[in-house]
Amino acid sequence: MTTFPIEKIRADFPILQEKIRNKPLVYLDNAASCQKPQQVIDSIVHCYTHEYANIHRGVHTLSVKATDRYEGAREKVKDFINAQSTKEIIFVRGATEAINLVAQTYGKANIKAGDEILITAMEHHSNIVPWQMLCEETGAVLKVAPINLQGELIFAEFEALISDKTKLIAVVQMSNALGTVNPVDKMIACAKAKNIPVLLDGAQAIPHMSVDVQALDCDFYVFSGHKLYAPAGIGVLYGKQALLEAMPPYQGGGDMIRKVTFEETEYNTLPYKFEAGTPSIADVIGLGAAIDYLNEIGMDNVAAYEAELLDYATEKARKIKGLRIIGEAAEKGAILSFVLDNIHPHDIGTMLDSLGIAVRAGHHCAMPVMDFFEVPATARASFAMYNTKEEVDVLMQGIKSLIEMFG
Ligand code: 7TS
Repeated sequence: MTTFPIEKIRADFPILQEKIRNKPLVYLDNAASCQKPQQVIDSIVHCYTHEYANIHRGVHTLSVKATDRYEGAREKVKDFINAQSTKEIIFVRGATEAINLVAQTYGKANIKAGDEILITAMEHHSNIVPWQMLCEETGAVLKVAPINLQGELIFAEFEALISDKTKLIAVVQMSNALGTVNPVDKMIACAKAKNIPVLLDGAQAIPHMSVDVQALDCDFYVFSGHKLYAPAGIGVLYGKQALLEAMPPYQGGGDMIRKVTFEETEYNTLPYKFEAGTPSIADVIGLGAAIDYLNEIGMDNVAAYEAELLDYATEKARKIKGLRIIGEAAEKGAILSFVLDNIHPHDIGTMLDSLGIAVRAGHHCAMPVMDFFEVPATARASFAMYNTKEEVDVLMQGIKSLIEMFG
């Protein structure tokens, strides 16, 4: 941990210098959205100050510059997740839009009445509802692989739910409510044995570990920029080229066409076929800057640092009487969900805020997970690479003072 450049990293994130209620900000709501380094902020300012115009359509200098930056960011994303080609990188608004895109294009073209879509019991609503909508439209059936009390997938049950009827498996790589990291290698191997395509929801995983879509052999991979130190409003759908080629377009409009007459439209090639309309140009460029930033630190270093931070926090939390951790999987990312005896999670959130500590309290858009653990909500501290053990101490002290006050 000593070699991790934590002080330099913290200095790169201007918002970490803010005071909240006269206390130094302790930002532990990174799973909802994380903060941005100066390098990302600068890239956006630079774009709007010097290089902004619409892309792909102008011959003028600014349009060419903006297009180069935008397509340069696509190249960076491709390398970051080790896709084979930039044709496989579709810019969307976020993980939510990416999943809806797959459901409405791949899903409608390939899934019919009686087919099954398999998810897990720990999905975020955005990896449940689009499939429910598709099932409603097509008559397909949604199957849910259960979890155990540690918050781990029950692998044998997952395997047993895969049948000849299964036409798509859509699973979260790392749970936002529990922190569980799923054994996606093994899950994908099971799916591949039966030729079933797999979509991985990488919204939480990608800020915490290195991702190689070719090694994973997933068919689709989705994530949002705003959880990856990049701007909000931008995200990525990765899809294997052959699958994307065969899929009908999602939205119609400018940029996604090659030729339009009133009689018919010829669609553009990949990746543009799925990028109708003017995208969030500066934000894509910001995503490229965030990837440059992360590459400099190294995702394996981020993962190692955060693992130590989570271990430290978990050990401290376990010593607090009246605190119950929700989600104790053996394989976990840097998320600590918890409840306290006799104190509602919303009160925990409000009280911690008065100490300058930002955590999220609620169902975390994973209501079925709350139902399974029989809690209305949890308080969730979610860590990023800029958090420190000292901040964990402040959190634990805050929780103890809360318990004393309410006890
Ligand atoms: N999938 C997972 C696993 C998520 O955690 C989230 C957002 C999404 C998908 C959707 O991402 P979006 O960027 O399209 O909204 N999770 C959370 C959260 O835990 N708190 O706020 C948003």
